[in-house]
Amino acid sequence: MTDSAKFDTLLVESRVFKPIKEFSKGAHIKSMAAYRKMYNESVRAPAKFWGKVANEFHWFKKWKKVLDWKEPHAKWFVGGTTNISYNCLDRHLTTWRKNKAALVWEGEPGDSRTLTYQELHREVCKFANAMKNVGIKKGDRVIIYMPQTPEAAIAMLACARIGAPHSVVFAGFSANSLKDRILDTEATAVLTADGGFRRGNIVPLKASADEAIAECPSVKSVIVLRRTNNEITMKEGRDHWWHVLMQTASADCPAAKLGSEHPLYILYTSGTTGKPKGIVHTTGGYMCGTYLTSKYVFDLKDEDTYWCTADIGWVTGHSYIIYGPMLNGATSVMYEGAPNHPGPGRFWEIVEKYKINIFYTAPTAIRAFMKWGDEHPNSCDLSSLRLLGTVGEPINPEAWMWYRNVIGKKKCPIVDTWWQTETGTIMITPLPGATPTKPGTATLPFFGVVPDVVTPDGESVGPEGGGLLVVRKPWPAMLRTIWGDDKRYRKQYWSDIKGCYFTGDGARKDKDGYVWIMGRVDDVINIAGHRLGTMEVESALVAHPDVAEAACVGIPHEIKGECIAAFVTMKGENRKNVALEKELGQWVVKEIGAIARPDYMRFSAALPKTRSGKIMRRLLRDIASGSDQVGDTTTLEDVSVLQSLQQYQDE
Ligand code: 7RM
Repeated sequence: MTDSAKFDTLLVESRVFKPIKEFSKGAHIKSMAAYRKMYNESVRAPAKFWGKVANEFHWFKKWKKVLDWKEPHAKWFVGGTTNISYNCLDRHLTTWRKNKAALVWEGEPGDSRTLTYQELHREVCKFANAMKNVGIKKGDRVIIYMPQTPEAAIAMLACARIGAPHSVVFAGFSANSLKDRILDTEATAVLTADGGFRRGNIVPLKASADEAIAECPSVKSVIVLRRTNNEITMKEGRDHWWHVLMQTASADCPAAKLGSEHPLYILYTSGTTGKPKGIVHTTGGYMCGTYLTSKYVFDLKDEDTYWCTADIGWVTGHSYIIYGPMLNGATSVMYEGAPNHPGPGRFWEIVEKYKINIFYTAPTAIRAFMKWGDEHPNSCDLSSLRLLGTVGEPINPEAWMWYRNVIGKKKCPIVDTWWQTETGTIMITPLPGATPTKPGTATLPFFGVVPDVVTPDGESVGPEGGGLLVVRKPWPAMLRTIWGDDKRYRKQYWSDIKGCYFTGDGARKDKDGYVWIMGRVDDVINIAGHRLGTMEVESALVAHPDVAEAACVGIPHEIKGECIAAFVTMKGENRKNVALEKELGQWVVKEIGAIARPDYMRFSAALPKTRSGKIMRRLLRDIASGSDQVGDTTTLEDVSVLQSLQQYQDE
């Protein structure tokens, strides 16, 4: 193996948790034998497997061929026409689910709304007509820059209904980020709101949209939801109030008959180099993938109240608040605001209020809850919970155990789900009634997924070996291209490892075949020839009782090549502290070895993150190496965090 793919594994985690008997009894997949049987079928005869899944849906015209694969381009359900909005909504209206809650929504100020499948269908049809009435048509790109309200879900499903690909831009992004995305998609319409609520403040969405659109000649119409009632300006001829359009819109809007490969949405994800990539997802394959993963990974049942805490501006919100759950006819809970507003117990109050059964969140949130203290979850009734999930980053074993004990009361399985914007659906995950879990690993592949850990030459590494995480076979919800840049698509994902999709992640497979994600390959720290994943050093730091969160980056070092700079958030006060620095250094040495001792340590109240909670190590590298200029910050959630880190530097 060449050096560039080698990962040195330092942490050892040996705890194993068998599936809970009571849970397995009622689960869709009850045993490893059942999982293996179905997995083998899915991989041996993918066309048969996915064809059967697709048959559960309504097709206006049935497909001729399940998969047409010419690397790196896949077409699923070739020749078929369908509509994902139809399959999320209309399909349930002739069943008892007609009056079942589809969306249960909680606003940050405490307002709430429930929409049944029938009500949601009506709103979606009306809004689809409202869009048509202002000239939006099939194929037009529509930007959704809205707060996390029912209308955001309605907007997505209405776009899907008429075949206008949506591109959701996270409502926390600046006018500049919004502008980049409008220009890249050449969108003809922007859906926004007067404002959104965040930690009790009003985020002035319309003002940012106006600023962005001023430089975007493609935008012909803007539809504005009234949410916060703040003053805004409306531009005659271009801007329309949502509620005014809805007054006259007809509730009759047959779903467009769309080719299986019709683009459903474009979602931007930041690359390591500058410009975000517009990931393109299409209709039929994505529909089958989100449906099946939601059903089996979350063991979704009709009785469940399911809550995914993600933002709709993140792929997790697309696949696991909207499309996946609704294709299953599930009840999906959506919350508008911050986890600590008005207090740090807000999430647990929501769990208690709606009697949430399935709860899906990110490790970054879990670490924040740990920091805020057990008294908040402990003062709420969490007994309705039966399954917990995580996504977004490797979860450090410390946080996994806390989640299991304090939130799940040792009675709920945890599904640690690995996937990407690009993959569209969960790829590596336990099945809660079948898979024995170990804290810190996403375990085994989902049906139809063939991942591997390989050397740069594409050879599988042996047991316990580290390397590059790839996927060897196409899967239904895979990205189809990068919007407007197929060359970049080929280069980014299909050129590093011959014949494989390269994820950009480093990973290790253990003796049981479980996949342990080590972090992004670009973030690897190379110390005197030892390649350390950021995850391990961070995990060791966070295992210290006083540390809440940590991020490690490599910075140039004369002798070692690189050394480690650690950014640490303490549970208590954060300030320069030589004794503490020494103590944490020794702690890391004890946990994983001298090679991983950080050379620099900074204490900071917060770390720069994307909205989905991913630490932006690229920015930390810039800061740690003393550069005045930091790179692209358009996907940063809170810009003030950078300023405080830079100030620290100047102290
Ligand atoms: C869903 C999502 C993708 C990247 C991915 C990984 C990291 C996500 C896990 C994880 C370890 C996990 N889409 N990642 N889930 N790492 N364990 N369970 O996050 O496009 O925003 O990010 O996130 O590095 O490549 S994403």
